[in-house]
Amino acid sequence: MSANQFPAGFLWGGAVAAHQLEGGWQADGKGISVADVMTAGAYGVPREITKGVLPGKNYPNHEAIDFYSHYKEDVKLFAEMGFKCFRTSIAWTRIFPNGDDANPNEAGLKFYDDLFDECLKYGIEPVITLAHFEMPYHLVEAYGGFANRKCIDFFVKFAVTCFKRYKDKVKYWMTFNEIDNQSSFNNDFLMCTNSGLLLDNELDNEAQMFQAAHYELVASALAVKEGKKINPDFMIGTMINYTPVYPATSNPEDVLLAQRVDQRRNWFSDVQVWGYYPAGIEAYITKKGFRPDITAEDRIVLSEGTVDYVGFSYYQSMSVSSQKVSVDQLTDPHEAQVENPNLKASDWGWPIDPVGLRYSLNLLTDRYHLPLFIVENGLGAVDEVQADGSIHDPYRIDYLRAHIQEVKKAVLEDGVDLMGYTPWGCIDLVSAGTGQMSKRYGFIYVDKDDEGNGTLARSRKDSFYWYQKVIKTNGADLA
Ligand code: P53
Repeated sequence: MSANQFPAGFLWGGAVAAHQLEGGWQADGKGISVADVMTAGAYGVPREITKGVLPGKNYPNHEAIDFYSHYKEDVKLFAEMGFKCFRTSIAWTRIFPNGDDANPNEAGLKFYDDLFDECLKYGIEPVITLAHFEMPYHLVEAYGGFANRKCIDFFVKFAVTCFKRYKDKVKYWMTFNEIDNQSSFNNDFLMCTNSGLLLDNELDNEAQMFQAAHYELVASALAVKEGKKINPDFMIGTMINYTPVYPATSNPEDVLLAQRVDQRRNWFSDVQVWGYYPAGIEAYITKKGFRPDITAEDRIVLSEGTVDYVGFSYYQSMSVSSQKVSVDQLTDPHEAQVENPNLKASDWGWPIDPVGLRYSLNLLTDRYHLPLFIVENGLGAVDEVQADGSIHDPYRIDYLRAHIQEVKKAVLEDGVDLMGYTPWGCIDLVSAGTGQMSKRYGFIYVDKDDEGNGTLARSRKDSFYWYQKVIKTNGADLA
């Protein structure tokens, strides 16, 4: 190993989620998920969450890029890039179409057997998220999503079914995708995708969030406990959207506020890693007068089902100012946010901050003392296809290079224990936040537009060849 390379066995790869690429929303017995009732939005235009699937609406996840039929071709392209791992999720509704079914759907289980076999054939290790924004819609309608304790059992049954079926094919798991995104408890989209909550203005959104999140944390811990019995070699991680919080100035009020926003965003993984609630969150829940149903037995489960590693997505940092809200008035962390004048933003307004990734890797190492795994990072951008079919995406290469350079310093100089790096949307797919196809992240272009037109043909962007070289040299050559 040269001093300029990543450690041997470093898991280079790419990441996606079932609902954003598979399509086949009703294929082979699949049920309707929360993603199937979300229409297409745009930058600044939220996706509508409809009451069931309504005629005449554009639901981009129904077909997505039809990975369900194209997966062999796509995995072959991942292998050509040299992927060591591939992160995807298992659509809960392929396995339990309604969520509360007595028995799993064999055709759904079979699809993932075939997909994982196809990966393993090329030496690509599957990295699997159990719940990535695709809860069965029936659980939302009939039970109120994770506001209901019964959903713990439904999730654990789903998890155990997957663990048993794929125990010899999958080693790396994550329970809930970006479980901490619910800290934005006034955001309809994030609450529905994460916990199946349809916000009801009669109730306190924040109180509902604490309850739903608690049940998810218990479900996650139970899944970890059960998973370890099924295969002690499993590595089961948390998955958070890590967003480092900066004070807008060196004014101590801003510094204190930044710390508070960080506490309010990051207690989810604290519980999953430490096995107990941090004191600041216990105090806050008490101060607000919330009375979530947290039993003594739950607390034991949390302490027994801690995770093995910290998986996280990194897209951006956030800056906060006490001129917007004081520490003691803070509720929704995003109300404190201000623009950071030091950073440029993507076309979708996401600040670009590679140094923030090195900072995050160091912070998470100090906080958790566990191996880390960057399971999402990337730039959503518009790509243009040239007359000869080529796609030149230097902006994407620049973004990834700058981030990998910082990761390299964290690993080679700062002592961070990093398992791997899987850029988001390694093949173009439906954006979660906007439902657009035009917000592209891929190394592989897919011919489809926001209205759903296109041949679905796949082609290699310039970044495809660049990333292939990065993997081949184990991170030595980033040029
Ligand atoms: P998109 C924000 C909003 C929605 C999902 O996002 C998000 C985030 C990032 O904090 O999370 C992840 O597609 C998510 C993926 C998603 C990706 O970010 O809105 O895990 O499902 O596609 C990128 O550009």
